[in-house]
Amino acid sequence: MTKRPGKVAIFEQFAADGIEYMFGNPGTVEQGFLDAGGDFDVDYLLSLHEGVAVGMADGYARASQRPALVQLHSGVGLGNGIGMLYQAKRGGSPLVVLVGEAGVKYDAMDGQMAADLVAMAKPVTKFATRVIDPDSVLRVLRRAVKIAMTPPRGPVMVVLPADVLDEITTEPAVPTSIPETRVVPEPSLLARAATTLLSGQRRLILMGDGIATSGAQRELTAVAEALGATVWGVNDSEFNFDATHRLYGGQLGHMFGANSARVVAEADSVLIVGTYIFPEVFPALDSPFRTDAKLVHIDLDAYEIAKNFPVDVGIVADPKLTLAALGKEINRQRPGLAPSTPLEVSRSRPVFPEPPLEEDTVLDRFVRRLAGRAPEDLVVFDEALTASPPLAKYLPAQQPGRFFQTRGGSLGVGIPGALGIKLASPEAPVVAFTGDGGSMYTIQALWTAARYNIGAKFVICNNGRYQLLDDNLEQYWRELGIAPHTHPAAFDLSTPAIGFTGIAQSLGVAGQRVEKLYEVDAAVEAMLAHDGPYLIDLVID
Ligand SMILES: Cc1ncc(C[n+]2csc(CCOP(=O)(O)OP(=O)(O)O)c2C)c(N)n1
Ligand SMILES: [Mg+2]
Repeated sequence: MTKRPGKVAIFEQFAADGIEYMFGNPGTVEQGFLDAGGDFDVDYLLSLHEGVAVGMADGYARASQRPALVQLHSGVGLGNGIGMLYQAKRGGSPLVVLVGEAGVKYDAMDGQMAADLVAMAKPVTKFATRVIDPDSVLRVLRRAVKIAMTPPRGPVMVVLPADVLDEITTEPAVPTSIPETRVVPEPSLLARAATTLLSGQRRLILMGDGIATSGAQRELTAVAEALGATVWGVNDSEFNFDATHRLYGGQLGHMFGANSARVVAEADSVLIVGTYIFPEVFPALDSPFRTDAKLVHIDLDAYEIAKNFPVDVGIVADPKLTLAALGKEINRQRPGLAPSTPLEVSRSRPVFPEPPLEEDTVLDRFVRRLAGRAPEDLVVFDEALTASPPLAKYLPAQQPGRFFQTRGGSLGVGIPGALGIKLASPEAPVVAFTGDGGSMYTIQALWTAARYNIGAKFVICNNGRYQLLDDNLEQYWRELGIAPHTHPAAFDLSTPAIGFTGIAQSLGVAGQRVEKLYEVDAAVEAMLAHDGPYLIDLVID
């Protein structure tokens, strides 16, 4: 039995689990284990704010489909990371967050930095615990990794007291056992699901990121084609369904349930798969479905099935295998209704003619030019909010692992998320579109990009405002019959103007400001050609 302190044993455990990176921000209570980590293969990526560390880990976990390790410092560091952890929990990202603490022996002292870390983390994690016994450190770490990776995936947190890690342990470091959850329902249940879906004439599919996690894009396409159902994205922030497919309806949106209600109002049979419904900020309180609509809900998360409204058939199963079997069953029950094999997922970007110069905009031209110039494997992180429509038009989601959006309504994910994705897919060009508002929550991520030369590109869609808040307020005025008036000054970012290229330069990232149409083409070329991170301050109206 090998004897070594827990602070060394944890690195053996990371190695056994193939962990490549630790995203973090350190403090004195973690000094012992960070000092020990120097002898191991895990690369520490220093972030200058905890939101950056968690955001980078989130992007890495999403792109790699693997657990991502985060190190935070005590209650203050965990506190700074919590908003981003909320985002990761809503999105189902398997983050393993380690939080340092002075020691169990100081429990009764209530000294500086003492806090109930488990209680702090609980609402934003799947599992939060504190290691007390030196001989259970690795056991607890493995449990955390297992829980993070078991659907529904999500962030977990383990408090590591310094004195526990200084103790000698003989625990073996062995790979974590992740349970297999590729399960299919029994045939009679599949038959019921198919019959239920075929009973309607106006069929609808509501889907989300559970499709991407399961790798079920082709199977979903086949079922949609077999049913002739329109497909709408609900909690849909990755490539789940080809956005150029004739059956693609769009995304339901995150704000108002009334908008989603209009989409589902006519449907008489509905397949909900890989998502929860409905995720808006202001969801419809009464069921927006027809009273005679038949609902089938397939997901690996039993909690989400029939969470708010009853369904006719609820199935806890893997989307990929279940949709494959469901497609076959639909064709068996109604042969000739549709093709039995899925069409190939389309790979080529749509091509649009150049509009006359006077009708073009800087934003449109930039995205169109990028779509025309960038290689096939371009990865887009879309946190552009009100500047997002040209991205959906010119760079629609068409391939697994090539499209990401923020989740859970959180801002500041774009820049760190793109860095994490670039680490997971170093060969692919990665471009993040974010706003002048969104970027500023985690702008220090640029320093991390420069320090480790992580060559993601960042496009700040700079309109001098929190435009989305203006737009939502205008809708509120309309709904309440309030006469339009000046927007709150709190939504304005124009004074003083933020100098993004100056910030980037001071943090070690090259870039340029683009204001005029004639500057766009050269800027796209410069960005794509630049070796290393690069920022474009794209001035839009
Ligand atoms: C962490 C966080 N804080 C605040 C908000 C509220 N919020 C939603 S949209 C928005 C404005 C975003 O502005 P910008 O990124 O410039 O995009 P634009 O609306 O101008 O397109 C804000 C502040 C949020 N979603 N997340
Ligand atoms: Mg803005």
